[in-house]
Amino acid sequence: MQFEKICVMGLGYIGLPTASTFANQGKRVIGVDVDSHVVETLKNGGLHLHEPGLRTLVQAALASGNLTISSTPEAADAFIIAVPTPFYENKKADMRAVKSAAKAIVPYLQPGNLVILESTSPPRTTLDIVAPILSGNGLKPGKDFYLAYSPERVLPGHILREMIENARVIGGIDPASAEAGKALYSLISRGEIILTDSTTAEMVKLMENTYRDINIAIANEFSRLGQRFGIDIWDAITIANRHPRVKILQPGPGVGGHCISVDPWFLVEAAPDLTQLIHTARKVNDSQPQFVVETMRQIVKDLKGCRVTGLGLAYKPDVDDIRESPAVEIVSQLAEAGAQVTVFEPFKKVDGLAENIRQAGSLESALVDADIIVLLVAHSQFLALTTADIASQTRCRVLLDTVNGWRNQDWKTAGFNVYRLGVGKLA
Ligand code: SAJ
Repeated sequence: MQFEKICVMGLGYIGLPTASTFANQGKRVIGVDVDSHVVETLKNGGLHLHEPGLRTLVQAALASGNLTISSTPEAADAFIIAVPTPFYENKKADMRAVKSAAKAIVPYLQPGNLVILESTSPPRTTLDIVAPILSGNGLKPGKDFYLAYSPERVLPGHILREMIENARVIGGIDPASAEAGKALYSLISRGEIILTDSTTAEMVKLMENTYRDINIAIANEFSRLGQRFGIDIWDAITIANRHPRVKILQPGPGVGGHCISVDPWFLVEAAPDLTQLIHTARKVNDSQPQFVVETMRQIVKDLKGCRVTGLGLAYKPDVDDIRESPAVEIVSQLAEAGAQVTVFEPFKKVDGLAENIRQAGSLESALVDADIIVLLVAHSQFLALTTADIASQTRCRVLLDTVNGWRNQDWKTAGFNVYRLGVGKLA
């Protein structure tokens, strides 16, 4: 199959690097987004999200003339749908973006085209939701055009490398569709390409993130036990992981992001009677912010009026993404409990925080008046801070480290009282 022109629906963390990578391989690419701010920003040479290396990649694609940004699709050989699949307040999958992207393609779909869904989706979405929509103008999936599901599996912060190097799963609604998908991704992928059916591919993606969520949930539960039994859970996990068949992940302030904290819910929604473990793990991870707040309360005794400085709001280190971030949840709960909360997130100013949470413009102004400092995200720039750096910017000498980021410094000698989540040394 020949792919000279590719239309990518959705220009977020996945769609934009995908579109740019195909364009840099010499393919003509139409990158489509419904958000006029995204379209205008990209057209004006800007970038609406942070991902290492992405600016250079996008600029090269635009400069080559191969990548065009648009708010509407065009006829193409292949269409890739890479739009968000968040959840509603009640944790049910919000498939509106997938449905409207599929609908938008229908007028441009021609015999022989390939359509790929990349968005993380509940089992059977390709067959039961996307295929019927694409059949709207009389063309039959599997007969007149190819249709496959190929999940993105790249790690935010490493997207550009993983997009090329990771193994890729392509699930066709029939074998010919899977082969067509392979022909497309072979243009950019150096990883192994594994062919299967569309529902298996959807499940594989959900299973990967659910497995990770459950593994983090047990680490978080262990952190609670560490505090209860007076041990250092980080050490205990390191020792347990010396066993050849044990690989416990790291505890922390909770699980955030648009993937791991969302995707397991798709399985719970699809089969509530069969997913007790998955559901419980979600609840454990979702309640970890509350455990951090309780830990703070044990340290300071009374949160009311306590001046708390939170370092980091992103959902994980060295990204700017705050979707479902446990750090945001923690500072919100602290403010609700009456603490005077100041936060510093170096990657961006965050919209939508409660009005009584102050966002500092610099580390120094965040630290200066604190009664207690809580490290919420292991951003490299925070981990690089020394005792002297912090001591020079504030009189505060009480810290809570929720990510085990500051363990190797001699805080005691520098006069600090440092608490670590999961360590049973609480006052
Ligand atoms: N976290 C922990 N402890 C750990 C690891 C992570 O508390 O040991 C927390 C992080 O701080 C963060 C959350 O979990 O809040 C998720 O972070 P992550 O780095 O585990 O994963 P994501 O959500 O950034 O990316 C995941 C990846 N999936 C897997 O590793 C199985 C990525 O490969 C997927 O492409 C991505 O989800 C996605 O888009 O689905």
